[in-house]
Amino acid sequence: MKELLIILLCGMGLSSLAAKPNVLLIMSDDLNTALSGYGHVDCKTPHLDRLAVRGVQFDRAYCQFPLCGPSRASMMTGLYPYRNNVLLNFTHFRKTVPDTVTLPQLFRRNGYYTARVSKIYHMGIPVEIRKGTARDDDPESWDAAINITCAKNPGPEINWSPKKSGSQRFAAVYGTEGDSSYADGMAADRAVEMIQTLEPNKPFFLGVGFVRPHVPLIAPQKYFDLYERTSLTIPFAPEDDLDDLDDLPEVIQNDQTAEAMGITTPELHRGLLEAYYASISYMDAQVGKVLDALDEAGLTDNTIIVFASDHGYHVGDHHKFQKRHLFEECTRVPFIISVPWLKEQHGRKSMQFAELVDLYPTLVELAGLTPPESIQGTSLLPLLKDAASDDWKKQAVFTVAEGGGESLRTADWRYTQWGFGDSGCELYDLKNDPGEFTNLADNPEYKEELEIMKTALEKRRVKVGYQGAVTREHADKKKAVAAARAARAKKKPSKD
Ligand SMILES: [Ca+2]
Ligand SMILES: [Ca+2]
Repeated sequence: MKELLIILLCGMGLSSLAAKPNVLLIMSDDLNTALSGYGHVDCKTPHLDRLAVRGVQFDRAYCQFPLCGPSRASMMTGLYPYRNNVLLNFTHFRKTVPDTVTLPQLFRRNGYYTARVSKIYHMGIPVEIRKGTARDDDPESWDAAINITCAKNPGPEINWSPKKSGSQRFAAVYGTEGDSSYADGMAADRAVEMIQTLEPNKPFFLGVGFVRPHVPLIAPQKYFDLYERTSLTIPFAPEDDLDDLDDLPEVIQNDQTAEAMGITTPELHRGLLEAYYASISYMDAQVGKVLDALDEAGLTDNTIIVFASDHGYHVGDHHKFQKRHLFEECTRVPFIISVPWLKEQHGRKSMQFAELVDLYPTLVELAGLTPPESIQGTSLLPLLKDAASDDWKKQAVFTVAEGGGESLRTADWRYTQWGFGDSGCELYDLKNDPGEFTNLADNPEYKEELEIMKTALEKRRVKVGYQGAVTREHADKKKAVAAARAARAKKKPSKD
């Protein structure tokens, strides 16, 4: 009956108005564009590639913040970080914008059943996945929420970053058991169960969060076996790449360099690449299980499927690893949207600029809901109808980071400044230097271009919500930590 209705609607030329479509939002964690469908030379992601075949793959999609918490808060509230003031991993948007209506909450208010499995909002990985908690979740978003609890010591481990200890080290875990013994397999199983037991005829918004390839890089051994470690390609970076960033602040001179992490040989580097790719292929296979369950339940024809990562990731580009930076590899994300009834564009790649903050207005428009007026971002529907649409107006993407990092990327240039403009800057000519290796900020020949980009960035930041001292206050980590400590101390019962 539902299929008939869609056919009728399509026949009536109302193809974008399918009655109450369902939404399946699949998130990955710390995944850059290492997908075979994005042309990656080594990594294998057959299931995400098959999703892209029935949707539009956004090849120029960018996060708003290269860190889990603020990026996810921006995407789920439809607000740029300067508007919702979530500029630190541990700031919760209910504290800064208490009355905001999140994306799933809006669907919930419109009669949808909304649920999540595992990490959709910020969660500390691996700590919370071991405890089975989701401290920064938003109960108002969901009718049901499932946390995953997995083993603390899941299997034999190699640390490929020997100088880095602690939970964020590059630990690879070579799982001796099957998919369902580890976090993402558990999440897929629970998502499949949920799909199989959905109430008929009630539309749903289901968020399925996978935590790989966030470290520790855990995957069953069979996914490591997909790769020939010794032949993996190490990302190219000129030896002196970091020299032109000497006078920039600590956030980019931090402990995430190859040297500081001890990733100093090709063997160590390839060991972590293999583990990163193995954990991506493992996550990819779990995506496949969820897609199959949707097919088997007969729900695919009326379900919008979105796949996104919360931010990009360095695996040795610029001699750097992990996140928090504002280079291309760290800000660009895989982003696929499948709308079953917009078939004409299926399998196409859009080269137009998209931002994760655009997801909220896109899904709202596709479902025919009315968004809150405060929503930022731009509906991607024109690109879902024509991936190359000339009418698309977004000519630049804007990402902010810790340390007052701000970056504006246009088709030809990337301009990044730190300390909100007080602590140095970077300028890259993407036409001639797509790898962003030569910082032109101090080159007098590019003074004019630098001024143009700086002005454009400062205009954009005001447009998306920058409020000077107020914004700086929300970004001040030291003050926030001190305030949190003081609040905790206040809560403790007095000794006398
Ligand atoms: Ca993340
Ligand atoms: Ca450089």
